[in-house]
Amino acid sequence: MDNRIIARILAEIGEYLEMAGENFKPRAYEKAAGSVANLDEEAGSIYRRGGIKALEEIPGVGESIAEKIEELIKTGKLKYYEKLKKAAPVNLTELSRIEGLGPKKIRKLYDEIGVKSVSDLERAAKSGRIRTIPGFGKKSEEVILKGIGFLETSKGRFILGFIMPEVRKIEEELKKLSLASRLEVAGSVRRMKETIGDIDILASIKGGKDFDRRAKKMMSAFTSMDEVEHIYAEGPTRASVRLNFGLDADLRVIPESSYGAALLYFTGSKDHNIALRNIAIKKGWKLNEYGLFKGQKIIAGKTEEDIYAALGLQFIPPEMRENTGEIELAAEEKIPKLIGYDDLRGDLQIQTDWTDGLNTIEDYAEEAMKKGLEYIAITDHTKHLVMTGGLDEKRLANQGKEIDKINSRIRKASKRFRVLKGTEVDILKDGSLDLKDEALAKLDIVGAAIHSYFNLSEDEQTRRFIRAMENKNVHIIFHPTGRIINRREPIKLNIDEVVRMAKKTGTVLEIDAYPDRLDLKDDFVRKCVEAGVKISINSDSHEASQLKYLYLGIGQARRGWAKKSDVINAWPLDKMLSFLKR
Ligand code: DGT
Ligand code: CA
Ligand code: CA
Ligand code: ZN
Repeated sequence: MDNRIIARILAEIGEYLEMAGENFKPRAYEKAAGSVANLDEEAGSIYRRGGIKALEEIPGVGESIAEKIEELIKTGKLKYYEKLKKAAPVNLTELSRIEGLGPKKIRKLYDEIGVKSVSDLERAAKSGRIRTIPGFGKKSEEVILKGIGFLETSKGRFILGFIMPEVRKIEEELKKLSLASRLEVAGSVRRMKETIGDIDILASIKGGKDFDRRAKKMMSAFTSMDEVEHIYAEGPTRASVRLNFGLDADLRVIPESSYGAALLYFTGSKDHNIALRNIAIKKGWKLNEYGLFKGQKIIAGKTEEDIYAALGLQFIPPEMRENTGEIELAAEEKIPKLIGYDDLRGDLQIQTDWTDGLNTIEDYAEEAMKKGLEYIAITDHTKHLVMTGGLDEKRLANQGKEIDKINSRIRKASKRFRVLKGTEVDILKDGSLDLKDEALAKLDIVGAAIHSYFNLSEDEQTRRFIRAMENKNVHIIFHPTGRIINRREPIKLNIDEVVRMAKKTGTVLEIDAYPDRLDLKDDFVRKCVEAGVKISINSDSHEASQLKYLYLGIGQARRGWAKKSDVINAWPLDKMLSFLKR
């Protein structure tokens, strides 16, 4: 049983307890779930190494939770959890996927009008019964209906960043078999799409008389992995399974001579493939997953590069393969040199234990240095966000003094690293900011963000946004559209107007790299790149380990055709600082 599943069960226990009206236990389970999800080592291996005592070393895990983790590791089940689930009158897992519905509200909906499932909820909302419950209004009824609609459209798609560790684990397991000369995950994963429908794995095996034997071995290893819950199909070169976290995976085995053609085909996108096939047809050739053919003769197939070249095209990075103009660029040799996965030098959005983050400023500095970064900005929330313990002007100034001390310690240790003073200042309803200009003017990095009034009209929202950008102290707008993938839709904005005003005011727009944000989204990034609006790619970490998510922001930037020169935190510190508007 892997950490992800343990964490999910612990989090659900927290929700059941909260629904039951318990006071402190829910937070404890929620916290433990967060720690387990972020462990670098499998809980199972920690347990085998040091037993229940070692489990208790996990932050937030005490004796009682450690015992539950032990039971999960040993038996794959947890009686306590099953009991809570049985006792609960409602389908909590399903209902809590709706934005804005927490355990307390779910309890109230059940107590007052007997809602047990999403379909009950939908019926109640449509018939106007929700607005009759104290504490709910007409507005919440609308929000609930919208949430249900959104759930429908996002059904079955998994958030790339959350599922990626599982994908990599399976990839590693298959590589360890040493049967394939090359093995890659293709499809939407390789294109770094923000959500994925399934996992498409390709393995290339040496042709010849041993091919069948090796392929068969590979297939049976794949279908007997621990994670496999159900086998849909298993043939000599292809198998299809359902994994225990709900996602499907396909494995295809291909002879080396066709590997490039298969990789190209199964990376997609489908629209990109169709456009390539049409180019081949115009030349009187045929392109499929086995190769590029002239009559019976194979022209190219071993590598993707060979095939693009034979078609008269420059190589196209997977993230660009959506048939939205990249093929035309490739024909003119104009594919931009995209920002690389090692190109970031800093991270400009980080929350610490001064507010709702888990780690200290120094923890982050250490982690960032380990990752090879040269600077980070500390950007805690501001006072308007009361739940996060947001900073007022005075505490922000105190934090500044601590950052000075930390920087001087770093200098004394002769390390080339700098902690920048910053904030994630809240944008209020009218576009004004939650901190005084004098306080903002003292900071290195001022990020401003919307955290309330997500439902304003496009006009109002755009004006609010522009007013914030017009403040001379604001350098960056963080997570500009406020969307949360599979949960909350983006705010309504006139994007072209926002891009135009960002250019005019010299404001940077962020790609928030947190897995379910990735906000700016690829097409919005492309508009910025075209208009010369700069972007920054930041982790929005609430824990030091979350700096690892930066690669997702880079993926989104590449999907938006961004180059290193478009991304301010890919620049050296001095250049980055002198660019920011004063
Ligand atoms: P997903 O799984 O929904 O996130 O998206 P993909 O792009 O991974 O799509 P998937 O898994 O259905 O298929 C993997 C690739 O296989 C896809 O990107 C392109 C290729 N492919 C699938 N079906 C077709 C098809 O009917 N025609 C062509 N030309 N290519 C296809
Ligand atoms: Ca796929
Ligand atoms: Ca597939
Ligand atoms: Zn924020």
